[in-house]
Amino acid sequence: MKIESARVIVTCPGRNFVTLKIETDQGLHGIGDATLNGRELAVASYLTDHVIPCLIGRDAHRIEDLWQFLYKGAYWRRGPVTMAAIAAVDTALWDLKAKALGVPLYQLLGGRSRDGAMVYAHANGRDLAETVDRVGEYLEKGYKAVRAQSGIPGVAGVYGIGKKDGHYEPATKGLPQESIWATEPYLDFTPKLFEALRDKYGMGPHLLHDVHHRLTPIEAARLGKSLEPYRLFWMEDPTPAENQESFRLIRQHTVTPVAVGEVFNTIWDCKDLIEGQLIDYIRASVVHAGGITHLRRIADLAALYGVRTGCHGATDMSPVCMGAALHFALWVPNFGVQEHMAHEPLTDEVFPHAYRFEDGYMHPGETPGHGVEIDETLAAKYPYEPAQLPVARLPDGTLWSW
Ligand code: GCO
Ligand code: MG
Repeated sequence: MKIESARVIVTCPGRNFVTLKIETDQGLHGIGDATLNGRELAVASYLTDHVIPCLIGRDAHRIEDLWQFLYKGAYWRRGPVTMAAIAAVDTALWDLKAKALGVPLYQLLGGRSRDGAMVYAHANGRDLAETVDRVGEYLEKGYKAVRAQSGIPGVAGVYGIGKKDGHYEPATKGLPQESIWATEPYLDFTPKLFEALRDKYGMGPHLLHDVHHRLTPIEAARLGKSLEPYRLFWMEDPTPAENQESFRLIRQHTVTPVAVGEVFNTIWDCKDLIEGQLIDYIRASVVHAGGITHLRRIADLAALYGVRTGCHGATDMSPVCMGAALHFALWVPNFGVQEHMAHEPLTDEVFPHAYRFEDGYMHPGETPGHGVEIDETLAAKYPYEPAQLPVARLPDGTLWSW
């Protein structure tokens, strides 16, 4: 099965997505997500100008060899742009192989390890009461796991708070928006939020929280410790992960589980944290960590140390990534949870898919391949619109981690 052509489709049905479509001489096609929020066109160019010319005429069945070719062959290894481009090729080739063999993708990985993938929803409220209500709404919809983010009195720019309808979309059209961040009110408020949630809903539901890289290591340790009575499923990205020794400090102070890795792009970013048993969940995703081929390697390493998967699944991961992630989730032995932030209806229309939500779990469906397609005619009606992620500043104006 030879690769005859490949092209990049950039579309903005509510937000920007970059999709790679590979076509073969057998009349089959496969698609992969290549979206890198706020830096979409860099990946589109990487693919169109540098990767696609290398793909033409190659055997589409040689997924591993092509992965190695693109990773080692570029000489400049790793990085989000490179790894998102490799991921798109890899995902499209797994899709193709599964279609060629007439099976859903999870069968090629080793078959199902579970009946469905538990997903967590995003509950965002402007204040404590609204956040508590939002969590309740998701529990009523059947979710077993909910992430709670709340506005804090006196802090204007808390991560994760929706502008309207509780819907949260981090990128904004045009240039980056600036917001103010204040750590102390956040540290005082957050345990109160989780106390209120446990008071209202009991200890049954899994509760999650994203710190979004905003604390210093000792502040993160303090937060983890203060949240212990509320038994969180995880505390995510408590501190930026460049200095991985920070996580040792956090670990020494708290048993609140830690999740890290949505910005990681290779196993090398994950290795020390996993081997040091400094984290509990690894959040690397199909699209940002080199596709299924590479994510599988990360998950296998994690399994040795009792670290489970909790793949990033915000709206900037396209439905193509979601489809692939759900096949991965159905197979991966050390599965923890999958993030699920519903896409806009228009996005779902552009990317028709076989996956579905049912009673807290998602199912990838039985369609051959990963079960997600792109309606190119519809996609063409929504051209790329420049958008970027925001930045955060401390009250004195110092630029901080967003
Ligand atoms: C999450 C993430 C996202 C990211 C976004 C960046 O946990 O879902 O932190 O909200 O900020 O995906 O593009
Ligand atoms: Mg996050």
